[in-house]
Amino acid sequence: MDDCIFCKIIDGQIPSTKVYEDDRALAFLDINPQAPTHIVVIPKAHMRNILECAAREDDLLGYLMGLVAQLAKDQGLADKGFRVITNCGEHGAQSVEHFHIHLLGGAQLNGKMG
Ligand code: DGP
Repeated sequence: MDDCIFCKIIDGQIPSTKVYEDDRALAFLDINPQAPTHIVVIPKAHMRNILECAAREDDLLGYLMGLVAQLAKDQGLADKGFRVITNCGEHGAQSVEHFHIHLLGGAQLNGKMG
């Protein structure tokens, strides 16, 4: 989508520090990290949020979650643990309307979720 920041990252119009890429997904470092490791995992196809991803007839949502788990292991987060978040819509404080999953770890995170 023309005015989507994450589509521009996929296209290379906006630079990012890529952690992983394949034909369906891209993972890159968050520009405003909330933990020592903060990776954003996105589908290459544009969709607004988890609702749109779940409504698809393919296995993309499960694929992305599997990728998040694999990246957690690859990043050395599996032993101590990590957090996986997707913000959705206004009350979820979603700021970029291209579905994304946050992977956070590398330190003790606080117990608050909201
Ligand atoms: P959310 O609030 O869940 O919509 O998270 C959007 C995240 O995207 C936020 O943590 C900051 C990150 N972000 C926004 N713009 C850019 C960018 O241009 N580059 C990178 N690497 N991350 C970005």
